[in-house]
Amino acid sequence: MSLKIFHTADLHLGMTFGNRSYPEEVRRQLVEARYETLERLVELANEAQCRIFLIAGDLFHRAQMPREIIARVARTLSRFQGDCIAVLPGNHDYCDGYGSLWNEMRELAPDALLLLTDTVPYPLHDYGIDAVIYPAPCHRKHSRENRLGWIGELAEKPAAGWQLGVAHGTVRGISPDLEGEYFPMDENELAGLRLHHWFLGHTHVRYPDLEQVQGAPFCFSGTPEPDGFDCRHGGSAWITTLEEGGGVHCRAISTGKFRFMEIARELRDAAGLDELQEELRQAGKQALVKLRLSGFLPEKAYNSRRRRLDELRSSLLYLEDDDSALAVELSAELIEDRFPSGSFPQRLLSRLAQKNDPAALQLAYRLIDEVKR
Ligand SMILES: [Mn+2]
Repeated sequence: MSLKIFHTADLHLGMTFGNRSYPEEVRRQLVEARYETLERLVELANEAQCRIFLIAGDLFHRAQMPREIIARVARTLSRFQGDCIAVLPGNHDYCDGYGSLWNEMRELAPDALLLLTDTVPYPLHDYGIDAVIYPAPCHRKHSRENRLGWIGELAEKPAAGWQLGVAHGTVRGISPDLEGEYFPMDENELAGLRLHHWFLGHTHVRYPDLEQVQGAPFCFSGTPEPDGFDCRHGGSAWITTLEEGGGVHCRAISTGKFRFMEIARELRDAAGLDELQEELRQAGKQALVKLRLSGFLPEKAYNSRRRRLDELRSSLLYLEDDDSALAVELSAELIEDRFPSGSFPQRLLSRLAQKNDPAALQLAYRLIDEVKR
């Protein structure tokens, strides 16, 4: 019989989004979305009839969490209809034997919960599943050494149809880790441990970045809910099917609520502004946007830009805009209007305006404007 596993990681529940000046209501929604996403993940796992719900680290953002939050998460997980909920401590919610997080989780969680806190094999036969999990749990925030070593030292692996690895950390050459301080692993090392598949967490972008993948030795799930402007995807998870013949098939599903977008747009006319406004209106209340405008607009459109941006702001969840590189388009009338007839700027700008080279005209105007200030 094949075995279906829902693979996620890096929910970072309890992330506060305090590092940016979001309005309080936006911040509240971003914090809350991560809990909603966990609920959605459980539903998606149920729909797909997964037997294991697997979290490869950083379910929580910190190693200490308020009890009511742990209880809330336990309640959400209890809605999983499969057989086993396997949770690995990551480098944010690490397990060092002192903190109370995982003890409280054990106390409050449903029977199906299996905490992968130790470096030992976890046979799943008690859950009715013919598999063994080999975890690499994090015991602190940073480590230059990964926690795979014990697996290679095992005299013998417990017998089971499926031998599965779960780890949290970086893979060299794939995940960013300049200092090598996030439990770095090697592709060869993972392959050398001869398990059927590795379920990894830590890197917030899924790997491989494909909709479907057959026979991958390891996969990063990525975060299921985008968490900032450096996150360019919509959030995803894997449904991994271990086929009877030994094949491993992973299918990506999209899971996120909010979307962070960085947009740099060069405008040349009023239509460009209309287009942008329409595009962002469609992104709607689920979008957080960082917008940089450059180029120039005819005077009327230019003067309406602040109002237009404010309209946009109310149609999005959040807008951070920068229009300092946007200028007013210079017309003959405007030049006459701003500079005394016969003055050097008036003569220069008028001549450039006649040459029909708007970019040169804008540049000259900006330089003159800077000298004037
Ligand atoms: Mn992590």
